[in-house]
Amino acid sequence: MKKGFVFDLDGVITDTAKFHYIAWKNLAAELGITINETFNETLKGISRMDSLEKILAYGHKENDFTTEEKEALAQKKNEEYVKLLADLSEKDLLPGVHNFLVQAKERSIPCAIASASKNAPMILEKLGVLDFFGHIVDPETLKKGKPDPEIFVKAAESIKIESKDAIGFEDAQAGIEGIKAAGMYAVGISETENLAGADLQVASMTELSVEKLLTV
Ligand code: B16
Ligand code: MG
Repeated sequence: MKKGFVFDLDGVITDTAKFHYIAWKNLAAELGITINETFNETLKGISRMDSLEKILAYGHKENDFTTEEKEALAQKKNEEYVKLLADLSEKDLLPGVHNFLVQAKERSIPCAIASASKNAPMILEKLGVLDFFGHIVDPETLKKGKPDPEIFVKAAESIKIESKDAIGFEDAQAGIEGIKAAGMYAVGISETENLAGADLQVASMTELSVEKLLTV
């Protein structure tokens, strides 16, 4: 029997990718770089600074800014992103998420968050689901981002289970790779992308039952 769940945030619990996209697109435009939705796919699950580096490289401007200037650019993007989240509430939970979390709580199955987002605690609070999670891994404490397994290993440890006893949920390829490298069972959640390496892929969490999953 599996003993705990580790969730990515953006794309699994809620869809904040659209707000990241607006904020990055506006910042990139100010720098004379045009990004589109296809490029935005490559930013999913990637940290804020790594996302900025990718955008600058895409616009051949990777050597145009000092570290301090890059930090200011990332901060500017984040300020716009946070403003776009102002109206986020329970209605923005992805389908099936609330029901799944309730089922897990009823069975006392511990849950943790493994998200690259430094905004995760605030987002979960706005969504009204913060109390379902025993721990949120602080991305500031990580040496490496996804696809490195570090964030998933830390998430399992934080809820006192071994990685092999955990099930990880992800919408991004880098995340599935991290979950598998951590030795967990990987559930991919995507309607459109084929998540290579996932042990199970569903279009949404409405297709999942806690009871059945625990026996995989
Ligand atoms: P922040 P996840 C990731 O969330 C997003 O997918 C990614 O686009 C974003 O750059 C990253 O969080 C950092 O977010 O700027 O809020 O710290 O998918 O790992 O939950
Ligand atoms: Mg994600």
